Amino acid sequence: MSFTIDSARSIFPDTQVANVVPATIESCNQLSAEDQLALLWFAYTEMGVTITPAAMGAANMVFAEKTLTQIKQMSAGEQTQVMCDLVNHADTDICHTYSSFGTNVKLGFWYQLGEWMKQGIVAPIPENYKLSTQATDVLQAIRQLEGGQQLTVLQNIVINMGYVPTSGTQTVKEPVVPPKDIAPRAKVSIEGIDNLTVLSYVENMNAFDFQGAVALFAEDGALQPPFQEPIVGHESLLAYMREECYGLKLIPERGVSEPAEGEFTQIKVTGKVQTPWFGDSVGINLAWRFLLNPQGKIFFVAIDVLASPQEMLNLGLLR
Ligand code: EQ3
Repeated sequence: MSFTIDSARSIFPDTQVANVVPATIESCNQLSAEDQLALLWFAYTEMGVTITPAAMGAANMVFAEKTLTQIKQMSAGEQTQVMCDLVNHADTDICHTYSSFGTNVKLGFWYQLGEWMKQGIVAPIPENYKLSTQATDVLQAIRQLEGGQQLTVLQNIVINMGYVPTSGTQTVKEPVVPPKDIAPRAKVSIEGIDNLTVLSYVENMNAFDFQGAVALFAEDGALQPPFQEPIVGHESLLAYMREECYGLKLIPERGVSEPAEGEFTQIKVTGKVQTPWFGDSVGINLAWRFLLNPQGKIFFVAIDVLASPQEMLNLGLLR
């Protein structure tokens, strides 16, 4: 029997994924637009993390400048309306434009609005705003998450705002960053792992050499980001990595390698990832579940946000 992408998704079934993340996002989505905005404001300001200015440079904010300037020139009431529209996925020009932004531009857009809210340029959350009981419960649930999970919730809520198209909207193709932006290459070591494909994957990703990383995949190979469907094939993988992976720092710690059916090899690695938004102040606890084909190419890799830091030690060895 050979693997399919679908069957590959369940390798290392004991991995405890942070399902509390999608559950929290869902409860947030149930709130009124105003409550969602206020909740995000309180959650964001309470998290005690500050976005590193360098991250804003990495996001191609030029795509959002026109819309941001437009919002800046609006009255406070209109600004609040735009923000509510984004939460409500309304069918407006700004919501359409927003949905065409890549992840980093969407995050940068809200970061800019947040800064302007602090400075009084954009309508702030009214002083003494009282969250509803439901929103207070969701805020409490967010408080109980660990740092990396809180950021994952925030990121997912922000990127899913805007107009939700029924058929595919063209997303902005961010320009390819020239080779000078390739980071210096560093050798990586992972306790328990000497597989060259896995080691090269991490080295290439950390050097932002996405062509090198994609070349490690089988032609029909796939990568499954946390809480998302797999991205299949070289072209889609390269587009995804160019859009989402600049500035990420993968810090794998340990792993285990086992033979799987049909001369495939399954490898689980646990460790952390740092995002350019917060630098080394937050590490998100992750697992990479690799399935390599008999030629040593990556047939599938899932990236999972782990339920607890203890999960970093659970490598699910076959007994
Ligand atoms: C203005 C304010 C505060 C209030 C208003 O009412 C509403 C909103 C929305 C506001 C603004 C909120 C803001 C500015 C939120 C910003 C949030 C940010 C910057 C969140 C960033 C999160 C980043 C995360 C969680 C990154 C995770 C990366 C991972 C898991 C990477 C994994 C990968 C690895 C390791 C691979 O090997 C392959 C690629 C892949 C990307 C999957």
